[in-house]
Amino acid sequence: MQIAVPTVVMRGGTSKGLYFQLDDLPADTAERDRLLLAAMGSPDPRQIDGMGGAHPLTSKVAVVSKSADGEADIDYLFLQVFVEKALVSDGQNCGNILAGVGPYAIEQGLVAAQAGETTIRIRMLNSGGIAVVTVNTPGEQVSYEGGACIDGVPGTAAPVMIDFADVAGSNCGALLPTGSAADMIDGVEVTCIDNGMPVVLMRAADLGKTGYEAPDELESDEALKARVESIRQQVGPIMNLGDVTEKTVPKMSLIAPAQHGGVVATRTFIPHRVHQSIGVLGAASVAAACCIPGSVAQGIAGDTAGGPLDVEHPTGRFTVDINLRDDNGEYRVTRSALLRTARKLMDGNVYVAGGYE
Ligand code: NQM
Repeated sequence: MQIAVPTVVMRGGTSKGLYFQLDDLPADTAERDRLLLAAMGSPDPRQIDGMGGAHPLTSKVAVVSKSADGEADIDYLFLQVFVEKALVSDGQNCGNILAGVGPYAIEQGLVAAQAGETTIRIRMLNSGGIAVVTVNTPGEQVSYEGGACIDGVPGTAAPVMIDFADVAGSNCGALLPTGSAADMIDGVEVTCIDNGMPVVLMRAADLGKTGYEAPDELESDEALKARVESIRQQVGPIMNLGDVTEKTVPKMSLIAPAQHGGVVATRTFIPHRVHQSIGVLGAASVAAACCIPGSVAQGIAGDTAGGPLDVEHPTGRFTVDINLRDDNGEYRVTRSALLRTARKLMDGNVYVAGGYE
């Protein structure tokens, strides 16, 4: 017998996933994870027997509920369902899937829509921190249509504005978790940063790359992948992330001089596949690094006074409105805001076998 679980399939930014209400999933975490693996069709490189799209960017889940206190309207838990392993991780946040949470919460009746625009405070349970998200709601209905365009997604859609209130250090305890703007690991100068996503920036040239390669070219370079993974495992503990062998953080960004008017070009291992663009909080972390003297990113970006910065990626540019304040040598992020779009693709039930196998 098959079990039906209510779900909405949404594109959030440049990712895609299943959105669930908390109460529709098993309360027991292990049982919930078994159900989600079955729903996505994992583990299987093609995820042929489930909803997953055979890539980490399309094997994602949002679990959404009303917040219990006055600080936030909505609680959002992000879960990464591994494609090839029987593993579900709550060890990272996802700003792209976050873009769909506002429209989803309104349409599920968890938040009342206002006339014109609805602003929602979303608590990000994975990392802590609040995102203030503004959704177009003409006539008190979510509108998915509009003229906003984000690189990596064809066409245009309604804007979803995201303003991160206090995400610096939310995963690692500090914006610069090693206490330094640059560290040397295995002879490679790196900047370890957490402006909502733990990211390690390295000059592509230091790894023998241009930084302009296509994602599949980087993914097929086994020697590069082994070197990047070795650095990742060494920085995990010094970024206060512990043993990161089975974790999806930190993300590893190869950077190079911008080619299209931005501040820096990126190719990001997330951490084993290479992102087709760049994650939302990943971009916010790269943008913050560009503003910190002594970081490997600032060495490439040059002097940036903050404001909207364009981070280049394999399929275009990602604009982050960022501001940092220098408090006697300690950097504080005072603004990280950006534009995304989202679209509801399907509303119904996902079916899994009764025993979830
Ligand atoms: O950094 C992919 C994505 C992400 C994460 C990843 C994200 C973010 O593009 O906030 O959005 O880095 O695993 O969905």
